[in-house]
Amino acid sequence: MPFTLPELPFAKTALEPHLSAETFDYHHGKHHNAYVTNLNKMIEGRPEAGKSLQEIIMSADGGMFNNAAQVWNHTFYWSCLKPGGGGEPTGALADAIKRDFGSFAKFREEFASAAATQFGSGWAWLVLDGGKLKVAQTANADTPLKHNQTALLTIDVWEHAYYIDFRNARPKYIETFMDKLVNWEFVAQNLAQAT
Ligand code: MN3
Repeated sequence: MPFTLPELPFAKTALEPHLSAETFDYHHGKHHNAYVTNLNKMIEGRPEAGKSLQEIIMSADGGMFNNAAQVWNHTFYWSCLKPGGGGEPTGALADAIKRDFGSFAKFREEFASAAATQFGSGWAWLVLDGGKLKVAQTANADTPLKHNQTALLTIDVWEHAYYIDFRNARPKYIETFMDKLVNWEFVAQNLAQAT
């Protein structure tokens, strides 16, 4: 069964003016779609054709890993966004952030710094690692699953994620993501499922 491009969990205009419909036309309609198409070509007629996306991520390397991981990373990233999002989480997630980072402000600083300093293409993450919340960076398609970490939140810092709306201003994109876009309910749900 070939993989399919999942629908965005919101209308492509829903995050304007922060992330435009044009960004989603390219980022979801062209980039994410290309990862799905490439992966399907690579697994056709091979044992991987019967595997789940996670199984392929764990066992594959090279181009097959890159495309499988990028399919997963992008699907996860869309769920990390919502209209009217951002700000601070509440409840058990807020408590866990305070426990492991000292304060929300400290977490925010560490996450934003990881996103800003990831050299070239990649991702910044909030992960659960050995029962603790941590900030992580991955390059290119690399993904926490491959490092035995559970992804809780991510920001895509490939230039294709922000160049249409923010040009070269990656820090402004990161600030907008934190202030206006993070879907903390999704992050809380990921934490609840992992603990
Ligand atoms: Mn991307």
